[in-house]
Amino acid sequence: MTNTSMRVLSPAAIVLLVLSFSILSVTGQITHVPLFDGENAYTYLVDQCDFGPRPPGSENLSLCAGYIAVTLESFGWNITYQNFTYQETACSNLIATWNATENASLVFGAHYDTRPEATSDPDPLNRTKPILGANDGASGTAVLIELARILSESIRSSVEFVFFDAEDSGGIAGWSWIQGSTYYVSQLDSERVDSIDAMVLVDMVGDAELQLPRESTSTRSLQNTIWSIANQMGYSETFLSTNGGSILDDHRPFLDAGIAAVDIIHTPFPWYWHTLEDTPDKCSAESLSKVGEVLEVFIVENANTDGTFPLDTPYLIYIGIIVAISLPIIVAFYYYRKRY
Ligand code: 1BN
Ligand code: ZN
Repeated sequence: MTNTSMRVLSPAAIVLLVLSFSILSVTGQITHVPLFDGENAYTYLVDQCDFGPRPPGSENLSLCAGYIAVTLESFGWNITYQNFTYQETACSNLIATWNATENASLVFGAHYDTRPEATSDPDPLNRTKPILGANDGASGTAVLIELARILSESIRSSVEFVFFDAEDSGGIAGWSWIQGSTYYVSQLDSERVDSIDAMVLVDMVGDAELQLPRESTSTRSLQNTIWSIANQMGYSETFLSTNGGSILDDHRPFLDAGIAAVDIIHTPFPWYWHTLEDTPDKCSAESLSKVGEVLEVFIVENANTDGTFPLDTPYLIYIGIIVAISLPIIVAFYYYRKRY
């Protein structure tokens, strides 16, 4: 390169460099290459289903809990059984931590129990039989198991995995929904509540035609962060920008405790939801992979940071602000009209 071309090109090159750096920072390019393996996750899904239906208090669920515990322990995680009794039934949440003395700032949850009765089955004779829960139960659990395998050890202490029991028996024999997560949150002291930056729930994330609109009670700032990662990874046809409505799910007790929380859930529910047809053939490794990769990047970008996710402002506060601003104006206008 001659001196002249150096003089001509240098300012242009500088402008180009500055431009590309600013574009990079605006688009927030993802540099992490995901390690999450959807085929592995699918194997974990089938393994759970091989125990058969897994309703609370059943032998099958207890064997499945053992399988989850042994698998995560083989990846080096510490497992605690959090036992509780509900409706005279022995239930257990499984909690996986990396460092028992450190508070993890990111909590990931999935329910591992399955519905005791196929209450939505088209055949009335099937409606008292238990479901296999390949999508509704095993899929979220499978994603968490694979995340536990692939996370690098340098970020594991920022993460806690919780496998909830007794989520899916609502409306049967006097049971309510989300009992495992309700119990888990009831056991948190205020210091632990304050130390959790985000709770991410995965539920029904295995369908081969996966669609994930934005669940409407989830914390918007946290949801925006996850959906933005999904968009950047090219998954905007799965992580939809549409409103998925409000779902009563295991993220709810966290929201009620003032913890930012998001529910990643397939809605409208697939046709086989709460029927005997919720079997592994409806699920795919590709769908599990999309969700797992997005969460892997989310963890890499948010572990070891002090970042928090602002809670949503209740609508009543917005209404209060509008009233507080507009009322004096209306009153002033009224008196002005009366006087002149
Ligand atoms: C999610 C999966 N849920 C049940 N199976 C939560 C739920 C509760 C969905 C009530 C609809 C109604
Ligand atoms: Zn269910």
